[in-house]
Amino acid sequence: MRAYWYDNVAGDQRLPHDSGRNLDASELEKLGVLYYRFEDLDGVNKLAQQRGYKNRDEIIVSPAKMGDVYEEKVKMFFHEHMHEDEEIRYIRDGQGYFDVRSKDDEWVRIALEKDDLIVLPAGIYHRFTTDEKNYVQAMRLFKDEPKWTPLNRDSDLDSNDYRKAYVSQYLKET
Ligand code: KMT
Ligand code: NI
Repeated sequence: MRAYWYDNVAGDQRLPHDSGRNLDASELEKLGVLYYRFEDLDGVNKLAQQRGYKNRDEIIVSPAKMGDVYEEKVKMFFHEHMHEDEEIRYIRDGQGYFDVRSKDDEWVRIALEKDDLIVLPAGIYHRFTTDEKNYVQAMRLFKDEPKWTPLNRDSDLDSNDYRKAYVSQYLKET
C-alpha cells in the first residue's frame, strides 16, 4: 500500500497520478480508512469475525474476464460515490487504486497490491480504478446483504443519514 495526494493532472484514470507527496496510514485512519496486510486468509478470517463480515465473494476486473464491458465498468467504478455500509476489499492479485476524499475534499490515492486489505467507512466519497496493467482480483467482504449500490455524489447526499454520520464523526472540526 502506498497513499499519496492525487496530482489532478488530466490523463487516463489508470495512470499513477502521483504528486510525490505521501500520506501515512495514520492519516488514512483519521478519515476512517483502515488498512491491513494479510499474507494468508487467517488474518482476514479473524478480522471478518471481529467486525462481523459474514459473507464474501471474489471478483476479477480485467478485459479477459469482462470482455467488451471492461472499459465501461472501469469508468463506472471511477465515478465518485459513497455507500451506506463499509466497503471492504482484499486484493488477491494484481493491483488497483482507491481514491478517497480528504478533509479538504482533495483526492488521496491509495495504491493497493496483493495482500492489501482496505476498509472504507460508510459515507466516505471514493472511486476505484485498475492501473495500467488492467488486472485486479479482489475479495469483497460484507456484513449481511451486500449494499454496494453506489450513491453518486452528483445527487444530493447532504441529507443522507450515512453521509451525515460520516461527516460528523470524521470531518467536523472539534
Ligand atoms: C468497487 O466497489 O469499486 C469494486 O468492487 C471494484 C473492484 S474491487 C477492487
Ligand atoms: Ni464504492
